[in-house]
Amino acid sequence: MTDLESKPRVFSGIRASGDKTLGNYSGGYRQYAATQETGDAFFCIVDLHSITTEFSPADLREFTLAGAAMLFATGLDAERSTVFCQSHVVAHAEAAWLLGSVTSFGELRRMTQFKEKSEGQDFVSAGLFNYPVLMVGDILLYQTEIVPIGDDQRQHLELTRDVAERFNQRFGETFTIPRGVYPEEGARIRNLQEPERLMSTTRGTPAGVVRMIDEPDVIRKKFKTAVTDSEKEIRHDPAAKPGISNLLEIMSVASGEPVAALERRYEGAGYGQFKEDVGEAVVALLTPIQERYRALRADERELQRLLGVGAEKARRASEPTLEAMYDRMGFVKPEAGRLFGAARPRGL
Ligand code: LTN
Repeated sequence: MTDLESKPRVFSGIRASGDKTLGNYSGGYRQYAATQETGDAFFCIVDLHSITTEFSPADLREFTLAGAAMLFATGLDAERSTVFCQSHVVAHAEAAWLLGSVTSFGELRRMTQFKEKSEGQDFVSAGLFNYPVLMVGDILLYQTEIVPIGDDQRQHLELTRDVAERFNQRFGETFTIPRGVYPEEGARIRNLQEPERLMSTTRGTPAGVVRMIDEPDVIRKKFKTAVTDSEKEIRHDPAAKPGISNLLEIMSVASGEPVAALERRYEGAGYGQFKEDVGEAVVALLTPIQERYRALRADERELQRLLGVGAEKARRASEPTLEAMYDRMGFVKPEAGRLFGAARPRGL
């Protein structure tokens, strides 16, 4: 238990969206599994955030279950970490409402993600405008110390710190001030056909995007046809040799070997052999993940059980903070407690 107490509290929100790629593995799943070893980690599938832009109910459901299955398939453990769905813990929606009173309209209007996502749309939901407040609540409810997060989320994390400080000043010390931890530039996988852009399912040539659930032969083919460059040397130099550098980084992620060791091993080797080897390394990495993923995705009862374990832990962990928020803001406490509302028997 002392071990657990000394670990920092880590919170990460994962978007429930479509097909995940090798880029998501490198910058996301792989890191989550590593975080589990070093922190008291909460991984939240942020389904409530998904409804702020156009969505379909069938997709939301599928992406939520698929996202959960992928988190477990890539190594998260329901006992050691807390893996849960945001909508299963009502405290998130409540915290967002309360925190809306200490977040200004001006702050939200300045958010670049809001500006980008609302531009040119004919329906911009109030939810999209309030998206950052929900995220602030996600983080603050758990007395989070560390938030591993993408660079594009820097402004949201700064807002979280500002709102936490404002609340603490106005109503008394309630929240830990969290710190963002950003991935180092360069540790980001690029499209195999267009190495100047990041690997993403929403933009870029599909033939250059390796999806985590691609069949082995599809993966092999994508690597065989990956673009390289004319100067036939296997060397890591992203500016001059973006294609080969990307492949070296992918090989390093897949095999666990440092890039420098790979450069030495492939000195004098041809591009053809190298590309084939990278493809095989990725197939070897993804095959066991795909097997676990398929088994779990097909077993919805087990998936629900695992998410139930996470939701219960998350409810207990967030309840004291939500209670303190209501209390310090002057809300009258309901006699029977708040966690299960009126349905909760007295004395529990
Ligand atoms: N906005 C984040 C997802 C997210 C999140 C969070 C991340 C929602 N709540 C809390 C970290 C902590 C994104 O778009 N990746």
